[in-house]
Amino acid sequence: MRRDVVAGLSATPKILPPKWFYDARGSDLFEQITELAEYYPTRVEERILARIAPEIAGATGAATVFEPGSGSSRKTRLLLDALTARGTLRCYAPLDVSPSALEQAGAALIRDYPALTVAATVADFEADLTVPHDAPSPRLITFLGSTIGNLDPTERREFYDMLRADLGPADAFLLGADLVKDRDVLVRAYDDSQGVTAEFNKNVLHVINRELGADFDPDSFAHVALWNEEEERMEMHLRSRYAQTVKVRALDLSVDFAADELMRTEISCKFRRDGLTAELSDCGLDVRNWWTDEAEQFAVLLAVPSR
Ligand code: SAH
Ligand code: AVI
Repeated sequence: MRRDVVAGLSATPKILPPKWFYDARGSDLFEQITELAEYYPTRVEERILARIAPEIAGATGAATVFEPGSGSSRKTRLLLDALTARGTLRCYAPLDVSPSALEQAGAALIRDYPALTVAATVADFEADLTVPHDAPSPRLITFLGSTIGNLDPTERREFYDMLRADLGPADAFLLGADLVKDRDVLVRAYDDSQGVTAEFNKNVLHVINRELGADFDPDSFAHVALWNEEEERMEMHLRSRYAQTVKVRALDLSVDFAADELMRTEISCKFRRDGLTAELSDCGLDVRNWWTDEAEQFAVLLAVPSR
């Protein structure tokens, strides 16, 4: 966090990586977002997974499900249920940067799946994507919710490379990805009428205040959600309402914001089938199945290591 905050607040334009949204409050706020009428991705992906989970269980016969960015693991239960019904599942290994998300999800999973080994890891999936070495094969790596969209193309390539290096020939990768769609639908999903997404966005300032002794006044920043047509991605920014100086005590840093200056806090890339298939293929991952909802809002794909 220190490295990211020094680099991000010294850059032009200023940037903070989205991974720092997720303290206990940030994880709670994200769960509230998933319940909003405007935020379609969770609901749509859940409906797709409910439909295809038995097919995925049949195709993979997974003994382990390893899930970076697992959050509440709520949708993953559809896969755990299908694999349990098939009799192959032995281990679920969630990995998340948020200890509170893992504690809550883990406690509930242990209660609801008494025969399952639940092996949770607090880690940054951009730094360490190693499947626990004693997790039985075959392994299914799930990356749901379009969290892949929060990475830029270079970060995605690094992610796929790390993943590919750890995949055995019988393992598979299940990816949930949000698709390019009408701009207004997208903007509404990231700027909801109740202001939950605005609170989620500003939470990164609360986190930096607490962890690094900064004096951000979250009320002096406004939530901005915009569609970047060229990059085909949603972006969240915080706009400084007026000129101000923020101090970050633990970093001995003093940062000037101009009036109306934007600081980018998240990208959320939206995908097309061709582009996503090609970038996976470039990293040695062949897309075997591609499922969507009827309106083609969201896609779930199953990829395997190419020979
Ligand atoms: N997979 C869940 C949660 C998505 S929210 C779903 O589909 O609903 C994104 C999740 O990824 C959060 O739980 C967040 O804490 C986690 N996360 C974000 N960046 C991360 C990183 N760099 N390393 C590990 N976890 C990360
Ligand atoms: C976790 N991630 C995929 C979410 C997204 O849609 O990019 C985070 C989020 N940001 C604003 N609303 C939800």
